[in-house]
Formats: sequence, structure tokens, C-alpha cells
Amino acid sequence: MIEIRRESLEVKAGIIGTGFIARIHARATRHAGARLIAVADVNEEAAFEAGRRFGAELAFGSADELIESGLVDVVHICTPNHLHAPLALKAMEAGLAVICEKPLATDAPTAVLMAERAREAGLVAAVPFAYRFHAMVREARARLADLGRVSLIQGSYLQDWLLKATDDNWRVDPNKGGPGRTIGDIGSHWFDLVEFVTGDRITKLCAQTSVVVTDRVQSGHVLTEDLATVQFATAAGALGSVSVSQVAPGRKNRLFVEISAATGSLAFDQENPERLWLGGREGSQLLVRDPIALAEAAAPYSPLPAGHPQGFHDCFDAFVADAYATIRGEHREGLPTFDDGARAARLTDAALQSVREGGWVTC
Ligand code: SOE
Repeated sequence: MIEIRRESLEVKAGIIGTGFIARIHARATRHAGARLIAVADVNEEAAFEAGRRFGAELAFGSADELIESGLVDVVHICTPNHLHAPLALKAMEAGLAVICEKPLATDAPTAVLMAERAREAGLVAAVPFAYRFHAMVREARARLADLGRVSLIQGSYLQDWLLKATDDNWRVDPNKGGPGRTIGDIGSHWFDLVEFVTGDRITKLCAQTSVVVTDRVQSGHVLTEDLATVQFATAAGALGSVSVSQVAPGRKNRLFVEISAATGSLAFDQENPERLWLGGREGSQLLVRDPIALAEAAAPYSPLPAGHPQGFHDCFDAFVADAYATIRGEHREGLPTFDDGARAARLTDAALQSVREGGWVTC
């Protein structure tokens, strides 16, 4: 018999926040073999209820108590956006690794400062651009490297959960969500994915935004955009465009990216993540996820055998597992860090500047 000494493997995690995404984080901590020590919320009762549901050991009535408890190695920040920066900075001051939801901050300079602090302190600081962890996204990244010069990058990220005037959320309020709602909340995922898969950088963009539901029953007059269209150009000379919307009837969480390169095209659809479209002049095919057919870089993100569909939970679990492996000192390719969070915040700021001033903005 060999004893498995869990203490040496276990990351001790705390979660700040109790909503939908906090639950996803909690599940991923357990999947990664971590100990979920505590959940914190301004409402102690809510922390207690969520803590019980998530399988945590303790509940705190404030984030500060958790950060200062000395009981955790890492905090997951799953609060409304305006609290990301103060809480992440405080946690890093306390020497903790941080996993902070996107957008990292509600403006780019603050996000850059957070990334600097993480680097100076030598702490693991990650942002859940979790869609990077779909096996077929890794496959697209590996294949694109052999397809020659990228000419066109296009797609969309469409949802409908804010379609009606009766739909509401703290994200609608610029004081809590930040000035760029749809761009920061979901456009950030799209931009991150495109820069990750292509290894290229958007260098200038031109954006338009629209508030479609001008007045909402709860939050009243709306100031943040329901949808945006963004045109852009990249350092390597590709052109692109993306539409993002939270008021597109029937679209729930459809992040779609299509990339045309010299000798082939690729298309990934987050709602259909088991397949990758491989476009070719001499014929196109749909590649179905199968660990034995995947690139070396993609196979580790395909834990289930072919025919056993993977999805959102799997990519989120893989993100958290890689973040924890990095905390243990291992290297994981493609972990989205605070630098990537700051990059997405910069693109959001550039899009808003473009709308304000009209025309192209370098970024
Ligand atoms: C709501 O738009 C939301 O939950 C985003 O905040 C997430 O980042 C995205 O993954 C799904 O949609």
C-alpha cells in the first residue's frame, strides 16, 4: 500500500461570489483535486447557502475575511466587474494567486496595473478565457500554423438573454459592469480567442455600438451597448470583423470564429464544440473530436473518448486545472494570464474610443 499524501498536491481555494459563474468555478476546483476551503459574499447567508451547495468548508460574510484568513493559496474572484480590481489587488498584496473573472477591470489602465502587480509579485494570476480550452480550439491553433498567411478573420458572439425590457442584470449598469457591456462581457472572449488561435495581434479597429432596449423595467434608461460591430486589421496584415450582441433572438451563447488562410480555412462554433470545419478549395470536411486524430497540443484537452460529447464544463475544468498546475510550478501552454486580461481590456477601451470619437483607433 502506498499512501497518497493529498496535502502536497492540494491547492487550497476560496471563491468570492455566489452566482452562476461561481458555481462553475467551484465545480472546477473540485475536478482539479483542490480543497474548496471557503466561499465569501457580502451576504453571509448567501455565502453559507452557496458554500453548502458548492461543497466548501467555510462561509465568510466578506471577501476581506477570506483574503486575510491565511487559509487559502488562491482566490477566485466571481463578483460584478467593478469589484475585480480592488479584490484582485488586495489578494495579490496578501501573496495569493488569483483567478479573476473577465473583464479584468472596467478600464484598461487598471487592468494593466493589475498585470504589472502580478508580474512583480511573481504570482499566478489567470483570467478565465475558458474557450481556449476546448480541444477543437487547440486543434484549430495547431492546424492554422500550417495554413499559410491568414487573410480574413470573421465571426460573432451572439446571445439573447437581455433581449426583453424585463431582462436585467448588474452588467447593464456601467458603475458595476463598466462602460462597455457587451464588448467587455463577451467581445473580450472573441478577441482573446482570435489572438490566441492566430498568434497575431489586432493593431487597429473601428467600432459601432447600439443600445436596442433603451429602457429596462428595473434599471431604467440604458447607457451600455446591447450590440457592437467591430472591423479590424492585424499586425500580420489580416482584415477582420466581428458582431457581438446580447439581444439576438435564438442565439444563446454562440461564439463563432472563421479564419481564412492561404491554403485552407477553419471555423469553430462554441455551441457545437465537438466539430471543427476545415475548409479547402479542393473540398471541405468536418473534423469530429477524437483523441487519436488530434494534434499533440489538442489531445490533452480531449479527456473523453470519441463519441462522449465534451462541452463548457470540460473547457472550464481544464482552465482551472491548468491554473492550479501553474500554481504548483508546472508549465501549461496557453494559460490566459492578467496580461491577456489587460489586452482584452485594451481592445474594449479602443472600441469604446472609436465609438466616441468616430473612426479607427490603434491598439
Ligand atoms: C454572460 O454574458 C456570460 O455568462 C459571460 O459573462 C461569460 O463570460 C460567457 O462565457 C457566457 O455568457
